[in-house]
Amino acid sequence: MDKISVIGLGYIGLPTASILATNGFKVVGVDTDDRIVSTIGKANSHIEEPGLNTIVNAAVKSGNLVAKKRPEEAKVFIITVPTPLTDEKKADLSHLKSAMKNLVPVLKKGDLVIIESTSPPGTTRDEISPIIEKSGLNVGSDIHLAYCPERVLPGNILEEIVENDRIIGGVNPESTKKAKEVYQTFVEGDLYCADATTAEFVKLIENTYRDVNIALANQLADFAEQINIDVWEAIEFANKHPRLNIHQPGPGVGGHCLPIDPWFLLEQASVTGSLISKSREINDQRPNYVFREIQGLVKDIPEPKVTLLGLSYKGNVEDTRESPSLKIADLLVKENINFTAFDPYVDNFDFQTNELGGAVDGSDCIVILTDHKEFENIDLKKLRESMEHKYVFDTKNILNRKRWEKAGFNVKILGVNKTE
Ligand code: SAJ
Repeated sequence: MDKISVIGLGYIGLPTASILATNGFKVVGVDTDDRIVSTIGKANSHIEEPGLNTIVNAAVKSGNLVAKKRPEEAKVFIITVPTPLTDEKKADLSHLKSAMKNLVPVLKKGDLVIIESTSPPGTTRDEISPIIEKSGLNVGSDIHLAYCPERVLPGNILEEIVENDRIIGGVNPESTKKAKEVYQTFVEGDLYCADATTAEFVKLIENTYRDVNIALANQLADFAEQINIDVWEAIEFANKHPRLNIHQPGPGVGGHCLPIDPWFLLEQASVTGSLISKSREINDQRPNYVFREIQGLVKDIPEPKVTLLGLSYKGNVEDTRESPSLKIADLLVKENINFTAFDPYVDNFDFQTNELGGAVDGSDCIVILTDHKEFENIDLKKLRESMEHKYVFDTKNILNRKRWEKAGFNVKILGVNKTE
């Protein structure tokens, strides 16, 4: 089987490299970070993701996966480096371009390069292809080049990498065909062929659809609070309609994809009265709204103490990138409101307490920010005894309201009732 190199061993690269290795390929994973290379070298994963440690362990121990700092010759290269957002809300292609430049010296006629990093439409054709051609190799004939976006959901990566359908866009039909042959070896979903720029656009509109839909849900939550309707119930009923899929409201949109990808579209073309940028604005404002509601809840308490439950950007994952919880924590710091936080998956912040009991001790108000499964059935007896005032603000609608009210809590649910 061909030797494959995966460049960038992060959330996407490491699972991809491990799956290829357990499917019989000889895989060289490349990352510029010494710590990552050494962790994988010891057959461990540096990323928390269900099942990942086990598969990395098997891949490395089988001898099929090795991690290195520099690229070496292979037949296929899959680039999965980050493309973050700059302060000017533009795609930062520096990691992608530098990965490609570092790869050029080992490229030879007949190799295939696949980009998976999320990129503005045209990046593969206008930014990556010229870097290869500068070396004298012709893209399309000497080197095959394709863009194939990842679509996996953090928390469920190993299943989705295999099961999801994929869009594969080559810079020419031969490149598409070659890339398809690679994915055919481990993807069980359908493989659809496009051109590279369309495939880049498709990736962005998927996450943009979700962001805009969540913004709609957040606005509906604001309406519902004002007219005393339970937005969660209303959305559930509306979604019984065969053509509806309204998303869920919440404290904001986090992670490394939804808050970023719509900007990659917006940087390329503008339309009048952009729904996409308005949606970004609505979702970005959600932490401020949550903060104001917290202020309202504790306004009559002298020196209140607040407890944030959940720091990761969504339930049952440890990733805190762009997490709304961190923005709310910042606002509490700025306004000098005493607070602590608890998250069973996260352990990097000095304002955290590492067990729930300590986090709620002497607290006046609990704010649920992440829908971790551990928060659904908290022992209320213990909680009640250690808290001062008993406010709870559920921004994810995961609590059983009746149970909490019975235990003496004053319950506020986002999208249901507004703080007086
Ligand atoms: N969120 C809501 N309401 C919802 C759904 C999500 O407020 O109804 C919030 C979450 O709490 C979280 C954020 O949005 O803060 C993003 O979470 P997510 O589960 O929607 O998405 P990600 O970022 O974990 O993964 C997305 C996925 N994209 C789509 O579903 C279209 C995934 O398939 C992509 O592979 C991934 O982005 C990516 O890498 O682009």
